Amino acid sequence: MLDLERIVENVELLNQVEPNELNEPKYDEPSTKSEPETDSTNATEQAEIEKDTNSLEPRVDPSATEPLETSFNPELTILMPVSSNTMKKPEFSIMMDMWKFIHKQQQVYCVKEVKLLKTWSSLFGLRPVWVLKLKCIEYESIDEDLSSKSALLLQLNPIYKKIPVLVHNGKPISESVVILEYINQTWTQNPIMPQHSLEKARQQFWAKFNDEKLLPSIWSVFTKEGKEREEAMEELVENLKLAEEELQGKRFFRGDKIGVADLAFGWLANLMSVFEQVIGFKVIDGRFLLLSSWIQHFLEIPTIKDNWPSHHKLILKYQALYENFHPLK
Ligand SMILES: N[C@@H](CCC(=O)N[C@@H](CS)C(=O)NCC(=O)O)C(=O)O
Repeated sequence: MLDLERIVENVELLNQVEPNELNEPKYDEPSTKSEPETDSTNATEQAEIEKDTNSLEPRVDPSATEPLETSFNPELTILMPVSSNTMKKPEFSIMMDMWKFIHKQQQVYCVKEVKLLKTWSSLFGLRPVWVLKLKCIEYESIDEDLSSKSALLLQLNPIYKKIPVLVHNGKPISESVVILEYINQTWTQNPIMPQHSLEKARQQFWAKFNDEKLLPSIWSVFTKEGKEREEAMEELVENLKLAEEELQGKRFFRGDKIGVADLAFGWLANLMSVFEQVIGFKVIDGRFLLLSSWIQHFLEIPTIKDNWPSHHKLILKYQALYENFHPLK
């Protein structure tokens, strides 16, 4: 039976039940197995959707006292009851079915409508790649040539004219950290944000610190010379010390799982060694034991490991860039 039919049947059943009978389950328990669909989705897509849908039960917390907002599309937000105790069983079952039905429809729609504009080497472009893969979202990858930006990029990101740009159902979203948060809210499986607002804010803070302080300092070391480079190096080391302190007692910036801050710092796990090799000195050494083990743990995550651009290609790219900034005199 289609989910929609089951919802309708449950609503009809509910109408027939006397109020004092509501605690008695007078309806079929919703089956955990879905019956074959009649839409045009193929078997593989359907299996993936089933997997997502089944692993995505509404977040029901029996200890909570307030409704929890379950939002997976900005255009469609539904409220789930937080506790089966606060709702009678038939009502709860209907809500569960509705939630699953809507989510399934969205998965069918969403997985076909995601595009990502990026370049092969951009550390900003890698962030959405990682999170899309972590969440098993299919997407079309469009590689841009930034020396000759496409009309599509200029149209989708007219303000910054930069990659990455995520396009979901035809709507563009720019700025890598904004994209990460959008993906996280749209597809709720494998969350990359903690639930608690304070911890969430902390993740956002460190992602911003990475983009506004750490990255500019390594870039100055890469591009500057002489005294300016020495000053940039001091700043870089200070920034790395702050990141090292933040990792005290934690495997990742988020805790025992990776989060937005870890993805923002992700470049450090691979690109730092590229910079070190090209510039010719070591930055991540015995002073940064926690960062070193963060790098190891981060690199061990299969989705991260499997989606790095080629190290050799990165060396060639940054070697050429370095020569541009520091031509032989
Ligand atoms: N703050 C942006 C930075 C993105 C960015 O700098 N992208 C670079 C590629 S790594 C770009 O598109 N550059 C083109 C340009 O500056 O014209 C983000 O987080 O998405």
